[in-house]
Amino acid sequence: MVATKIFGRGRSLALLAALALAVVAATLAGLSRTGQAAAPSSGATLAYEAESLLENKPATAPLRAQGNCCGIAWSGDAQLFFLATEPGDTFTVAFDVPAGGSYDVSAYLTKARDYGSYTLAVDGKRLGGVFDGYSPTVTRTGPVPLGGVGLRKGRHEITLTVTGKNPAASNFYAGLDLFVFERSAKG
Ligand SMILES: [Ca+2]
Repeated sequence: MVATKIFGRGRSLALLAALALAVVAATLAGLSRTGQAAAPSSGATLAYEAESLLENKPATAPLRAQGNCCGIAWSGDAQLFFLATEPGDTFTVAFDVPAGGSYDVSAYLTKARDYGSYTLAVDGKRLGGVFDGYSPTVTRTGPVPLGGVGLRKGRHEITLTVTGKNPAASNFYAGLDLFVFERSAKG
């Protein structure tokens, strides 16, 4: 009798534990889907995962997609990682615009202790100021506003150029997660 009761309780506890694990797993899966979903482009807003932009000119340093790491879940599960080693290192990637107009541009960027400082340009026109990628820990910025740009329908280019680094930074790397082009009211 006693043995049966204990066995029964044990089974109940095991069942509860299994249910709890299932709930945790389902919750994590939900969070994971939310955090990793690629940003959709819709209507007047165009979103481009940086890691999926088309490499169309030789980069002066290795350039590759980097999957989630270091406690960060990037949009689309990845960022574009540029392993620059000195000021002047640069790369240019291309993206296609489905409808011409005036757009406000913002970028979701990554900071880390080995990231340098750089500028971004669209079709050769610099947007925003110098971005200091240094942070003692790996962090994902919110949207960094880069200003406005007029774009015709068709292919355009984004160029990153390393300008230097924070004195505390140990290298000149750069990490870019997502670009957002939002059609401005005047466009
Ligand atoms: Ca991304």
